[in-house]
Amino acid sequence: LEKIVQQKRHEVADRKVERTLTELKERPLYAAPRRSLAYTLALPGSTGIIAEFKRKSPSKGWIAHELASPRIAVPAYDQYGAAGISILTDAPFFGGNLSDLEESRTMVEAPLLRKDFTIDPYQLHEARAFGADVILLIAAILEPAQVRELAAEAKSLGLEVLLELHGDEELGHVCPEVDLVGINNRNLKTFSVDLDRSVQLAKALPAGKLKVAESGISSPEDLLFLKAHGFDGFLIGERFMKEADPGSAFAA
Ligand code: IGP
Repeated sequence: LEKIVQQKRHEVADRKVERTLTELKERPLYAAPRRSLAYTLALPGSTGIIAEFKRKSPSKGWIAHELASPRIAVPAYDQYGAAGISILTDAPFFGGNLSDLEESRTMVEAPLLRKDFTIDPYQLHEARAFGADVILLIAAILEPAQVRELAAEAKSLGLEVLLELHGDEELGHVCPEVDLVGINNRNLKTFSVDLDRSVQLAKALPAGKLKVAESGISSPEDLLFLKAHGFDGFLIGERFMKEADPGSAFAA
């Protein structure tokens, strides 16, 4: 995680020079209206699924082709009833980019989550300028005060905030500015998946926040188990992306 944060600091510093904040604000998408993931997740009959477009991951290596277009997955995710769609924009670790987000925006009306390691307010403006509706904050790489500041700024930009936790030592990061709380089933150090641990942690979450289970969900049984234990949303990537036709895996 230290490595990722360092990498992001460099990346953000470079990008601020390449594309100034003023330039970001001039992009047409910056002014466009936003959609609410909290709303679509809470709709009666919602699948609760937040389907992810992801080419590779540190735990699995390449899952889809290096040059795979969001077109192979995003329209089908939408068509089969995804409550939201997650687009990895991190390049070094996940093989994504902001063009994937922008392209996805032209394909669907579903709420889009910009999945990246957010450490700087500049990235919130980027998310807006490339069409995201929701941003991710990861408790493991942020101080509680940073979460609060970034979340408040995101809200002021009309973006929703998903805060990701992976252990009870991070419960103190939850603040009023956060719309959705995600629990990562995958241990960030060993990459092992434990749904039972997530269920335990979910019990300790403040009432009134939507709960999203993230990672390692690989069957309808997994989803129903998590749903029965109070989760409202299910973030699923690899299970879909490892198929030649990711949308068909969703339909099944
Ligand atoms: C999806 P999976 O196991 O279905 O592919 O997981 C998603 O939860 C995972 O990509 C993820 C992630 C993250 C990626 C969860 N938190 C933080 C990057 C950064």
